[in-house]
Amino acid sequence: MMKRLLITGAAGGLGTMARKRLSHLAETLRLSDIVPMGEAAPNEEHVVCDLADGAAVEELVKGCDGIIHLGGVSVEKSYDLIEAGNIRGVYNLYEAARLHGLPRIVFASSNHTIGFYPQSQRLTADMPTRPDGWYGISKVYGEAVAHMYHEKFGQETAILRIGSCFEKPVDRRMMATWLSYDDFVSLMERVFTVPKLGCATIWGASANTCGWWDNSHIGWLGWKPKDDSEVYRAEVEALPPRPADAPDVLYQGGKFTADPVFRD
Ligand code: NAI
Ligand code: 15L
Repeated sequence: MMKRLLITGAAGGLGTMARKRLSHLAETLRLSDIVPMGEAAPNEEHVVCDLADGAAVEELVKGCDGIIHLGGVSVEKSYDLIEAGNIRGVYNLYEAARLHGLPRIVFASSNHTIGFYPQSQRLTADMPTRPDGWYGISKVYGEAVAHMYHEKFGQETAILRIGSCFEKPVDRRMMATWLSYDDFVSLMERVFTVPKLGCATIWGASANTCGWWDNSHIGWLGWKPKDDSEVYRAEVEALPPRPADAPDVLYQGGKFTADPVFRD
């Protein structure tokens, strides 16, 4: 069991779930976000700070022996917002980790690093990235930071390319990209107990029958996702049909591939 596990982005969708479901991993959960996170449970420490603030992030990381980095901009936004949360934020986090004992990190990357691949293609983790916007580019950058800090300093990171981590799949694309909360939790348990993690890229998807991503390279991790989106098939197929040329039908990144470059 870890002494102190930091979860950034703790006020967000995934952070709120992780806070409830991962308290068994550490004696203390240090939770952080740019907005308040509600009342602190007895085993929680709350730190409100901007990931773009280097001094604050250094203080935040000090004393932690694991980090689940969920904080930052999570959809396509203006470059300036993405730069603060996801570019400078990741720089600050990895520098703080380097200065404070290299705690193991889970980096919440995204399927939008490869969003422009067609849905007809099956992907392995070593294929070139095809980001579908500035958000996806910021995640490609974060993955590169993780690799460089591993090669140069031995920093371990689970680069988790999350598909769609929500309670259930709500459209046809999500039948392939869905990551259940239970499978997310079992993955975090493996990441923080496996003796050697290195800097592995992991597709964050459940055992979906119609999935697109090949995780056969991470057998050593011992993660066995259990859920399959097929149980929601009838619900999803009852939705109105989508045009054959819609981005959410053509591309793995779905609608993000059609987002403009937001200027403000
Ligand atoms: P979310 O948007 O609900 O949560 C992100 C949190 O980060 C928010 O609470 C926000 O206040 C905080 N944040 C934003 N900018 C910040 C800054 N400058 N400083 C400090 N905190 C800041 O997103 P969600 O869905 O919980 O996702 C968590 C992470 O997982 C994100 O990094 C996202 O990119 C990634 N991800 C999530 C997926 C999903 O299906 N939920 C899919 C792929 C990636
Ligand atoms: C993401 O990267 C987003 O953070 C999340 O909100 C979803 O849009 C997800 O990808 C997705 O592609 O479904």
